[in-house]
Amino acid sequence: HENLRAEFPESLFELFEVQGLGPKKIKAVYDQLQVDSIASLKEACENGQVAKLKGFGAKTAEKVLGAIANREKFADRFRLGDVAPLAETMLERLKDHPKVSRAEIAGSYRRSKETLHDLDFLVATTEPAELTQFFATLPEVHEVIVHGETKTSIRLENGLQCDLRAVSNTHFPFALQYFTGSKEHNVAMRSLALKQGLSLNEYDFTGEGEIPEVHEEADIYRALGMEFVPPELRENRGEIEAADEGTLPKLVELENLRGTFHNHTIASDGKNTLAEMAEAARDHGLQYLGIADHSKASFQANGLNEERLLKQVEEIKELNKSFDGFTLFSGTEVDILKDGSLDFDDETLAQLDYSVASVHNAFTLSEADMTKRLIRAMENEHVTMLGHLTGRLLLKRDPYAVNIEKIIDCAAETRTIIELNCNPWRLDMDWRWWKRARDLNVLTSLNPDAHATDQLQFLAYGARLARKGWLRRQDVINCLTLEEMKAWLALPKSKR
Ligand code: DGT
Ligand code: CA
Ligand code: CA
Ligand code: ZN
Repeated sequence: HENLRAEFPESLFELFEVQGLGPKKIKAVYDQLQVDSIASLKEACENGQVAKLKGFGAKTAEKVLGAIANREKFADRFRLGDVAPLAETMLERLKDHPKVSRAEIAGSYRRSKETLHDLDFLVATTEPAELTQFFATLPEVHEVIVHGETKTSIRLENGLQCDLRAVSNTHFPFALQYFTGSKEHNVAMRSLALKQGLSLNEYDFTGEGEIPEVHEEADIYRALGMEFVPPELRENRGEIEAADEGTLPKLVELENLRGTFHNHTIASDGKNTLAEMAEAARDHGLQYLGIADHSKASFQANGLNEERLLKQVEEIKELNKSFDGFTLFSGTEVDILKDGSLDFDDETLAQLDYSVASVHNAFTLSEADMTKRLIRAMENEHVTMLGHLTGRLLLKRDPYAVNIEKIIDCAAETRTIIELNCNPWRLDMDWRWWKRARDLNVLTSLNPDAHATDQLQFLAYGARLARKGWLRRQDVINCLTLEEMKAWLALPKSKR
């Protein structure tokens, strides 16, 4: 393997990271155009050489250029879900250090942003130099970027930068508040403090008058006459005013969830059986699990036809007899076809407990046509919820064009739920829209879109993003208990 690899320039392997470029095409550009890096590929696309190659054409060249641009745009960001397990392991190591009294990850991670640029670790310690040294030698460290007495930056194998700041116990609450950000939230906080004669920075309060005592981060908000602002809300999108007035929402918590919808099994493209998925859901402490395998138009995912679907409904009925205090709901992830009609007719859908309607093809419709397509689906009495609204894959595929305002309005009118897809690649609908949706009484369902039992854990990411979107328990349908959910599903859409 090493000998073979050595026959090619190292930069050639970058080409495999370009979306839509496989080994055959890479061989073609390498053999015929001596393209051996992303830089030379870009040049060959721009000067028209790639378009002239057999099997390529102008359209392909343009697509490749787009993929290169995307890669550049996303190069320095990471998905929350790709970072979280490592981040928590490193945090545990810091917390376990005998000289550390408090440790947190601040920054965008604490604010539960869907993608992150870097991680901002913070420790309270009497021995900062010992801690920065400890951090620089953690097993996860691939490279030390800068090493200092109170601050150290390292890089992990995957390229993610991690900063550690070591502060005293007294400075810790201020540093935590400051480095949690966002910058915009901090700017607004500082000007609010100034109005009260206090200057706020990453170390302390200063000012002419009496200086409030601060032991915890919450004391900073309290000193300014505000409610504590949960980190997820700190984006200067109205949280400062709400905290000042005492009208912050009580945010939903992962523990509030009683069940969930939109899960796959081996019947379509999942890895586990109905029984295995049910067992995993019960292990998660859930009272119900909605099954939603793909429909026949998603042939690439082994989508079910009517016959297989109805057979699954029977299997679920049988399985449900064996459960006590737990129920599988039979559903489908029914494809929304290009014209907004559904992959199953009403008669078939009527035999299910619920349905998730999703777009899996024809992504390139105009915004107007895509919006019409989704609205037509929502108008169907049997469509309980919309799946992954924009089809985005974070840091990989942009959302398709759709007018989200209109979709939210239509969801409110038709009483269609909009799913919050908890898969860390999707986290779709985007958190920035949820406050608007809930203000119009649109409900959401936190759905893991699990294709295997271990993916039920995605609910934790969804809960973080739901909180970021200002959602409360009452906005999330799967906070209903099993009995409440059965009653709710039995209502016609217009009564929900
Ligand atoms: P990112 O890009 O995902 O790493 O996002 P953040 O928010 O973690 O940004 P980062 O790591 O540059 O900085 C962490 C926090 O430190 C940021 O949210 C607020 C605070 N901060 C950093 N630079 C400034 C600044 O110039 N002014 C103020 N007010 N705060 C700052
Ligand atoms: Ca950061
Ligand atoms: Ca940083
Ligand atoms: Zn789907």
